[in-house]
Amino acid sequence: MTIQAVVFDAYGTLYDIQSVAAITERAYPGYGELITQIWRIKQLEYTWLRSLMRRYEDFSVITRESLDYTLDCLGLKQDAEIFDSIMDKYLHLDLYPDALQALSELKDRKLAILSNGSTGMLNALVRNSGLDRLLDATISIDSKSIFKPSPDAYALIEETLRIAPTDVLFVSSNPWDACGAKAFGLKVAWIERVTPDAMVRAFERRDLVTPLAMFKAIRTQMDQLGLKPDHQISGLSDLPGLVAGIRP
Ligand code: 2OP
Repeated sequence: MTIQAVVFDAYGTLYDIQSVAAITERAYPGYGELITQIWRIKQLEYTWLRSLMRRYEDFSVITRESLDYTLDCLGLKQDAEIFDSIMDKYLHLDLYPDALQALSELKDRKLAILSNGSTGMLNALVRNSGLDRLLDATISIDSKSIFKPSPDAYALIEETLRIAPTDVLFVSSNPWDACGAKAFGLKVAWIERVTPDAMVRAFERRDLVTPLAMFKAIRTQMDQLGLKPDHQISGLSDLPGLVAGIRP
């Protein structure tokens, strides 16, 4: 196996997205954990929704819209300054403790990031964390206007580095990303940061937010994708009356 380049996912792989929890908790005491989880779940969901709808907005917009959604659905009062301070953490995320050492040891290969992040966000993050000294390229999917796991996004690796997918090792801790990269034809290393055993132990300790609360937060509130339904009803029983009243 000739690995000429090692290409990393950014958020959740090199950078710890859970490191926003300190600031979300400081901003909204008692809600930090919920905000952190709903925000990330919605952020990813919006990338896929926008890709499928062909209504691309870059990751900084999506990250704002998903935070907006999260605070709204939890009924938290918004404040522009607090909002911006939470968003700012995305430009200063903590590196995983083993990131610098690993990248330094791989310096004999081409090293790059391929991320759904926007060019501006990624460049700031990479500079702020000092990874600019180790990386040969920071590739945003921006130029394709479609997010991973679209094959068009992974194609950017070869287009930028001029190295064939079979000679690239793509590293991600995000299962959906690892699958997408694999489907595309890259060699893939998936970082399993949470083992199945650890999951089971967490359930046994009952230290997870109730699943119903999570479901409601994630799946029952109107999404912020800049689109509004024409009508809003509270149940199927409202439908006949609504339909009868709609004029051509
Ligand atoms: C990435 O960095 C969103 O974690 C994903 O591309």
